[in-house]
Formats: sequence, C-alpha cells, structure tokens
Amino acid sequence: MNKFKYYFILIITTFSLFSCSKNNDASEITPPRDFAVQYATDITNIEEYLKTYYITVVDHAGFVDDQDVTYTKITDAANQPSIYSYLNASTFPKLLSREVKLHDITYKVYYLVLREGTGAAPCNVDGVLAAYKGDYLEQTVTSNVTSLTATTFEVAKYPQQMLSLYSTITGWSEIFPQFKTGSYTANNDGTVSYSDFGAGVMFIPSGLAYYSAGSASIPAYAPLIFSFKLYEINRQDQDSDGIPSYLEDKNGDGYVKVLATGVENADDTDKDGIPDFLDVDDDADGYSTKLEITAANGTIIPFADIPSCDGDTTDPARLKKHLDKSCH
Ligand SMILES: [Ca+2]
Ligand SMILES: [Ca+2]
Ligand SMILES: [Ca+2]
Ligand SMILES: [Ca+2]
Repeated sequence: MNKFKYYFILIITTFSLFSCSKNNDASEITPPRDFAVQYATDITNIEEYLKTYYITVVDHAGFVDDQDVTYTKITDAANQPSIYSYLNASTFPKLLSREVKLHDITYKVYYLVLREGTGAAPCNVDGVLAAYKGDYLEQTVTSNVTSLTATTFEVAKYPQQMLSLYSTITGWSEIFPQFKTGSYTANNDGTVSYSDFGAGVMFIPSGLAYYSAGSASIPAYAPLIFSFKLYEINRQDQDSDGIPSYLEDKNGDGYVKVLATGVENADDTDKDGIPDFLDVDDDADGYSTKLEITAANGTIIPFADIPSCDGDTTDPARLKKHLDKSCH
C-alpha cells in the first residue's frame, strides 16, 4: 500500500504551471461545461483560425528574433497561404495533428512544425527551457458582427527557467516531445545564443489548457495558441529511483503516463497500474528499484545492465543474489 500512498503524493503535486486562477465567490460558481460540447466549439474555432490566417516567420539565425511568428488575417488569398494549407506538407512549415485521449473524448491538437531541431527531444515529463508567445482565441462581437480574434497574453523572449512538462498544461506536455533542442554558444557578454532549435506553433483546445478556470488574463474556455522555440531540456526523475523518467519509457514513444484503470500501459513493467516512472519498485519484487541498481560499492548500476538473476523476478532473494553474485 505504500506504493499507492507515494503515487498520490506525486499526483497531487501536478498543478497547472500558471496556477494563479481566478478567485471566484462561491455564489458565482457554475458547473463546468461538458467537455465534449466545449471541444466541438473549440475545434471549430481553431480550424476557422487555421483557414483564415497566415503566418510570417522571421529567419534570422543566431539572433533572438529567429523563428518569431506573426499571425495575420488573410486579405489576399492568392498570395497569403493559410496556416491550414500546410497540412501534412512534405516540406516545412508542416501542419500536423496529434490525438489526445482525455475526459472521455479524443482531442485533436494541431501543431505547426517550422523546424524539428537537431538535438534531443524531451519526454512528456521532462523540463524545458523555451521562448514562447501565448495567445488566446475568442469570438468577439462588434456591431453585430462576430469575428474570431487572437489576443496575446504572455511573451517569454528570454526564458531563464526550466518549466516541467509534468506540471504545465496538458497541451504543452503533448506537443513539446515532438520537437528537439538545437545548439547554443555562450557569448562574451554573458548571454547565450541558440541556433537550430526546434520551433513551432501549437493550437490547444481549452480542455487541454485552463478550461473553465481560465488563468490571469485568459478567459474561461479559451483555446490557446503558443508559438515556441525549444532551447534546452532537463531530464527529470519523478520517482527518484535513479533512473530518469525518459529511460522508464519502455516503448520509446516519448510519453509516460498514468492511464485509466484497465487500460494496457506499455510503460508499466509489473502491470499494477502505476507506470514505471512513478513506481518505486518497477518489477514488484519487494525491493525498490533504487536499491536494486545500487551496487555494493555504492555506485548506481545502469538499469539496462541489471542482471535478471536466473530470470526469476519473484525470487525474494534476488537482490541479495544479485549483489553477492551467487546467481551468476
Ligand atoms: Ca525514475
Ligand atoms: Ca511510452
Ligand atoms: Ca508498476
Ligand atoms: Ca524491484
């Protein structure tokens, strides 16, 4: 049962990155909208935006404005290709989408790849250092005319802090693993120049962002658009067992997740419902993974090098045999 206690401690620390949600009076609280109904509205708005706006991208290698993106409403369709026109393009920019199952529905998250990056990709629970610009989408009515507008709510041009994808909005943790870092050089004045980094734009339904709560200046139920540049990543070890979470991604798809009860999880060795990245005893032999991978001399043995010891993973003496090498 200790495992379950630990698991819940980890889960309750999963809060939104921008946690300054509005403080409503109890009298103002209304039940949140149905996720499927809101998603239908969101995806309609997102696709309208993709089809009625075009982008311009700054190409300025080595400078801070490289890969900055501007969105503009199309006024000359012949010369302003919509963002949607890049759908599944064979060259960049390339508009792709990713399915995310949550809230008993399947969300579609569009993301535009300006370039993929040349370095390493984060997994969905790693930390990222990323420059970004965030906009929210809303239908506004002026003189009885409804129009879809994007309003910028935040710009981080010189990011200083790694943000954990484990605690950001779901949209971020789903899309950043599709991109890679680039390279960087330290300048004499103490600044850092980044180049060849992955850069893109993600279009997030509100159910994978702040939903009914909104955040700071973001209205409730607003889909979000983030343009971003992935500068650096920071590997994290959620269960502190000495194995970074990206190495507990057994099927190597870039994602480790807690899935609903009864759903097969490829990243859960002992099939107890707790994926390896949160499970302090991955193989349920009663010995913590951390203990198992610490050799007699105190050094951590790489997980892949741990011997199976006669192949009997239920042997209670497995650790002792492993340490005194009596099984091989
Ligand atoms: Ca770990
Ligand atoms: Ca996985
Ligand atoms: Ca497990
Ligand atoms: Ca174990």
